[in-house]
Amino acid sequence: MNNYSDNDIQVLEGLEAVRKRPGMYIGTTSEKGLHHLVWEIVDNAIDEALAGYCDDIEVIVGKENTITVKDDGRGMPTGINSKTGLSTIETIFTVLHAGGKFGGGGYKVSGGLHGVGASVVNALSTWLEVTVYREGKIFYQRFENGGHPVSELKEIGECDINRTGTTVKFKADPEIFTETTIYNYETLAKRLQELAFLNKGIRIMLLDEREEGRKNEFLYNGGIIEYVEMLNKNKTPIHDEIIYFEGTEDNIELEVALQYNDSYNANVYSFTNNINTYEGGTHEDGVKLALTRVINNYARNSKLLKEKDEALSGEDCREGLTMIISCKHPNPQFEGQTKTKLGNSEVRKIANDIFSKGFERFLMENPQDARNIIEKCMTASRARIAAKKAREATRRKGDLDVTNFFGKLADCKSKDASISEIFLVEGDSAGGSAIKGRDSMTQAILPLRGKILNVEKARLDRALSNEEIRTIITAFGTGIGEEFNLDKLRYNKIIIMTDADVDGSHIRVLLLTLFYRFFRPIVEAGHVYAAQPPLFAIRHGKTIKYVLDEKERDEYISTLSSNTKYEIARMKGLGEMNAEELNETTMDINKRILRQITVDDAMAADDIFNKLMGEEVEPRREFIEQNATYVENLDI
Ligand code: 0R9
Repeated sequence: MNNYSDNDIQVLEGLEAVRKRPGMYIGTTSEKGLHHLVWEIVDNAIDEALAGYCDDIEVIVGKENTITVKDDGRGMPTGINSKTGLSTIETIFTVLHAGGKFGGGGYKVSGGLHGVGASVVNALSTWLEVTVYREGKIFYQRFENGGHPVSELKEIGECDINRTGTTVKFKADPEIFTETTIYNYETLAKRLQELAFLNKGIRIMLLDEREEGRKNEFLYNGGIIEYVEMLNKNKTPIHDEIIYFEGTEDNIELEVALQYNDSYNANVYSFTNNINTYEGGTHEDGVKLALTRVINNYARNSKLLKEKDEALSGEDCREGLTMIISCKHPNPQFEGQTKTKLGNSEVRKIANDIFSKGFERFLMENPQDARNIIEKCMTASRARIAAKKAREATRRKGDLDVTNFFGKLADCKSKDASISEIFLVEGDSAGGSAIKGRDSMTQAILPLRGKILNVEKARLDRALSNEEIRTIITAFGTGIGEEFNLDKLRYNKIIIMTDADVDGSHIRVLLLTLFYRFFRPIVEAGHVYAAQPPLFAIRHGKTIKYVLDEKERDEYISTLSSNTKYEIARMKGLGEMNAEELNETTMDINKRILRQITVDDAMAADDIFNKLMGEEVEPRREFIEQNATYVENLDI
């Protein structure tokens, strides 16, 4: 430590702080946090692309789960930073928040949710290397043990003067990412594809050196138009052309692509600076308001909607709508529970204006498409009014009222929602065991006997005529549709308990689809879980250890001393467990394992559902073929 300056010490303290509290910088050190490292570096390459200097990005997963990200931008500047006395590159990789503080390349629009960038990735890596190609020279620097430079930035060779770009390669530190340092190809592919859709014309390659031949190239010159096309792939559109508008006002860019299909569901996704704004915000509000207003005006002016008819509601106008809204903002303010709601108030009007102008014109110029869309909205409106009447009728009968509810629900004694939970259990026999094995103070059991209606293919009025669904709604206490109120939810945890087989997965997908379609705020607020019944029981001596899968089984066995003579039993289905076993393995809050269901899971369920349940045969066959090798534990 002889010639360390104050500056160096400060720098190392900064990186040490990241290692001490990684959660503060990347949210979590689970698998999600691990992937976050990739997004931080990819976001930097995307920033360079958005500035117009880069159109080719490559992400390579190495054999040892290293990550390499390459871009063909200008190359990071290689000079000295006057504030730190270090090279700009060393500054960016070792000083916390240097991206913002030291100019950050002066990008107009910048992606990334946390924006903490390169130094955080460096701090959380066993080693990291950066290589820059610029002005015919190659520069290189390596860091080890959580961000300590091994040497300073060095010129290590020459390259073609036309070759420019930045390459960052790193290995996540297993001491930080204790759960896993193995990247999930699907996770990487899904997000990189999304980035390619959201940033038209940028080619993004993903290459997996862990498995020969596994790679994807994402390049969409049509951008979000192609995104809508993909989302509607297994659906039946009611007009041919995908409608698209873009506009810029006060440096705020807005793009919208949409197409109606003949289903009853809305799939509206919005983004700001490439971040999925799950909770919506002003860009989404502006567009939705404009859509409803323009449709109502057109419907009235064209006399399709009569004077006596009530106005079409926002939901009526979004039935069967697939829409992507993408906003690029120089200074986005993110709000909401998960910081995924755009708060900038000026965006509402801008989005409203851009959308109104474009959509009015589209309807004028395409009268047949306009007619199809308006008629679809009007049918939705009639169904909504019918559903309201059906709801009122059931309410009069007291059907949806818990106080009159003598259904199959074995409710818990507690009326305190914050400690109460409900298990939705597959089948009467598992239901019976669960009722015997539960803690009746806090655990309610609802056995599901009949088939859950596939709400993908049903409007609310039909859903309400399905007994299983009515029972679920009544038990939850929240109401549904326009009356939905999250505050009235009677349980803090809703736990889906199904077998680990194809039938169980099917029921789970049906329930997730129901929640995603009709109770999305419950999913968004994190109330939905899947119970994880164990697959194996390992007995040795008086001990029984339950494990979830083969991997855990093998790990556990390897911890036993070599002379333990153990026994492995494959667990039976839920229905075959007695009350005690069920409690022990799946319900006891101190022993069980629950998986929280996220909106992404629900979205994936929706997609799988379309493939499995939709009318198109081809995607179903494709899906089954692709998953045939996993059929033993098919988890769909
Ligand atoms: C592989 C991941 N890519 C990057 O991390 C990356 C950062 C980066 C960049 C610039 C160009 N390409 C990049 N790739 C850049 C260059 C110039 C100006 N601004 C940005 C220039 O040539 O003048 N930088 C991002 C931040 C910085 N550079 C800076 F702060 F160091 F300037």
